[in-house]
Amino acid sequence: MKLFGGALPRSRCDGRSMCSRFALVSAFAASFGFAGDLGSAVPLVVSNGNDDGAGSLRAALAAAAEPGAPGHILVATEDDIAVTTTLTYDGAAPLAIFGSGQSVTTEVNTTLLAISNGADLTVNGLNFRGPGEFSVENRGDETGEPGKGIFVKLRDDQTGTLNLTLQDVSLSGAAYHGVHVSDCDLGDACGAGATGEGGGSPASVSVHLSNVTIWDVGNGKFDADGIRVDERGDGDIHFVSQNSTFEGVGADGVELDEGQAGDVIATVTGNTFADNGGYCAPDILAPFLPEEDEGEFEDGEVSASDIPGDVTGTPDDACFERDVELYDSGFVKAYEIELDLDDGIDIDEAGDGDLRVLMIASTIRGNLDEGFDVGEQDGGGLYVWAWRTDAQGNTDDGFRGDEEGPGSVNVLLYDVQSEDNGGYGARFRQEDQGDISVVVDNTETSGNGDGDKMGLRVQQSGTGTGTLTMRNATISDGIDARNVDVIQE
Ligand SMILES: [Ca+2]
Ligand SMILES: [Ca+2]
Ligand SMILES: [Ca+2]
Ligand SMILES: [Ca+2]
Repeated sequence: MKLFGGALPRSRCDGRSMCSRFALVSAFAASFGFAGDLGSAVPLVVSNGNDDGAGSLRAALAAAAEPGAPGHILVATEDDIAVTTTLTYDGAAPLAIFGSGQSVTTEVNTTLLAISNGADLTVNGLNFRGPGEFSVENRGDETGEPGKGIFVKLRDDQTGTLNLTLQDVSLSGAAYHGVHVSDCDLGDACGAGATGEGGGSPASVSVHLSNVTIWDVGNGKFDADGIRVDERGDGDIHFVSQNSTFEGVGADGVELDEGQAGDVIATVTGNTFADNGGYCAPDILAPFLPEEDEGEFEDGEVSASDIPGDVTGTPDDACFERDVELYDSGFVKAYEIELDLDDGIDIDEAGDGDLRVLMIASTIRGNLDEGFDVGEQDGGGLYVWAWRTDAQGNTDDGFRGDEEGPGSVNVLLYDVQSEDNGGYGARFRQEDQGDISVVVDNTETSGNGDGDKMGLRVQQSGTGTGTLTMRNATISDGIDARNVDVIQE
């Protein structure tokens, strides 16, 4: 077996911090169930903060990819690690990296850590910091590939479950996604949102975040998220996030996109989603919008050539969303051109499978589009349970859930506050076959939208029953129940 770095230098272990660091590492390792592995193989040790060469993290990653190498790297140096090119692990065996609060940094617009061959990854106690200072006026995608924080790519033929575990980790300053897990053969061109384009492996993706902070990432490219999971082909997304913060991200704080067969199951506890989605900065880009940025017309009144075209010549033309609806005659029925801003947390599920979200003790504030936005399509239902969670001051709705195709909507808001959002406090809609049942308990909304039936909107637009059950709820800005029975208990 080729060992990198060997044992810790004796002189270093004379220092209390180094020995206690090992105790800490062992405790973390035990908590992740790796104790047996650590007992059977000496971990690789990073003994300096150099970009490469003996004792560097880069050399440890290369050594870890050798056949039979231990799958654990201890970052023992107290120095930060500054790199000028991407750190890559191209092994397929699980890898765990343990630090004690050091930072892996780069001044170059490049991905910091790439897992290129579908390995499970655990990172504990490290910070990742890119160059930062990106904006729509200082883009990171014009002279080459924009850098991500951590990029994990699944193999095309991968089976089972890819596990990504981050604990006590922060990510900042990357132009593109903070964390990107890609099970999509289109790579960065994978259809975002509900479009669900691309194929993927049969594997599932499981992400577990604990005490993770992701801030100021995604500000150098359009549609760049705090954490982005693209899952295609068979397989689910399992997402667990505890005590984590997503703040100041260019696009969504969290975006989970699941296409084809499989579920999304998300459990979010004690998280903060704040001030995300502002890459397409309205203060910079709104002046480029046409004077008439929307219109509705009678048939025969306005032809397609008479409305404003695509907006061009701006710092980033991708920011301008142009929707045109035509009559059968070809005349314009309606158009709208607006800036494409993003959400606190955005989950899209398509194909067979459910979308299930449990959110507890979380805060969703100041995001530039919806605070919480989930969409379920095709076979399967939508299940949203929010408890002890607040949505405040988001530009559009506080909470939004849409379901299409066969399958029902089941929502419980318990001890939820939604106030001063630009759209609805909470809105849920069922389409096609299926029922919608929304229970609102010990919950308050106020000051949403223009205050006229903007607290709560529940809509049954398909076949099936619709019920909105209210228990000790104070909806001071009104209820808009569409084809839904309101039951006061
Ligand atoms: Ca898959
Ligand atoms: Ca699915
Ligand atoms: Ca579905
Ligand atoms: Ca349905």
